[in-house]
Amino acid sequence: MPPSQPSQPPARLPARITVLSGGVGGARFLQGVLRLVERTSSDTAVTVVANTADDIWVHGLKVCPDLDTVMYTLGDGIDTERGWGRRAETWNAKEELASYGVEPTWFGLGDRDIATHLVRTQMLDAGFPLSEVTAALCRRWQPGVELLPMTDDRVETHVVIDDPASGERRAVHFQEYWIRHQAAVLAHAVVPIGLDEAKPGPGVLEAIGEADLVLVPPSNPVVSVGTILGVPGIRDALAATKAPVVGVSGIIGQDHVHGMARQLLEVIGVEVSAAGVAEHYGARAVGGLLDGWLVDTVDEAAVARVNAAGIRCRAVPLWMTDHDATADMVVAALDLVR
Ligand code: FO1
Repeated sequence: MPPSQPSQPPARLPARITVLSGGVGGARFLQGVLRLVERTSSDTAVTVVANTADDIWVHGLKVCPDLDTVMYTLGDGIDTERGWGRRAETWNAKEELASYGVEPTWFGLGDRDIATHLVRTQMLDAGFPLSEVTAALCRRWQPGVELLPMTDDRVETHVVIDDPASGERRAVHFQEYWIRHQAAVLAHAVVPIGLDEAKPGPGVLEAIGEADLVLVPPSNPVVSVGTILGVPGIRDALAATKAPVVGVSGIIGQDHVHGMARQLLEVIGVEVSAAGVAEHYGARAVGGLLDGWLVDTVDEAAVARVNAAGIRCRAVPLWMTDHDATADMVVAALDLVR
């Protein structure tokens, strides 16, 4: 492949782009996708299939971190420092709950954020599926994408850890592993409870089947992209779609950019590298996920190995420093499979 040169915005974007997204990384990537749509004044429709296995019931409220992070980020309500939750947030309810000694005290429940969880919980209790709840919440936030839960069924990722307090081995909710333990305790297994019985949410298979391009952002390959791929029917739809499938490495050098991908890739025995994740996802030509894969310029040496795995690969800057930088990554992804 020629050395990476600045990508020129393509004349026209595909009519329909579908993005499989986790939380913070996926939301930031989507800002670049929408920036490119704006920059090329295309009428491209963007659909997001979001991971819901991070979801957690907290103080009787249903919290959907990845759905909310995409919704708040693209709806301009996000706290940009944290990358999750609402800007200008206060924590009075959280402090009051802690004063009652009510657990989990480790979960960051913001006062503004609680309104979202109250609306969601009330609508779920009234019998509305998560997909309809999400559509209703998006009427306020207008994220500029169609935001689809990967499934309306309950799925929860739990992580088997050595509990630092008792030393005993036990399963904790992913959020406890990530927030309470900062993914700093030894993890032995990742268990997506309910995933095998989950059905693709409304519109998910169509979004993949009717896409002109499917993008896999630098979200966590295990607990975000991995769980989306684990919903029965979604892998088949990805194999069958006419759309090329292009992924972006969330590993730069030997570490993740954000989150806890390194720790979880080690749990499942996948090499923590841009090439390792590409090989884990597999080449579409041999039953895997990817037609194309972008690695960062520091991982230029991985390009030959990824090409050898049957996946078209290119090294471009992958630091999402601003929306235009991220938009350039999307141009590079398009160039790869045009
Ligand atoms: N992440 C944290 O590191 N600490 C928190 O207290 C926290 C609370 C929280 C509340 C609502 C929400 O939508 C997200 C929240 N997150 C928090 C982020 C969340 O754990 C991750 O963004 C995803 O689960 C992984 O992508």
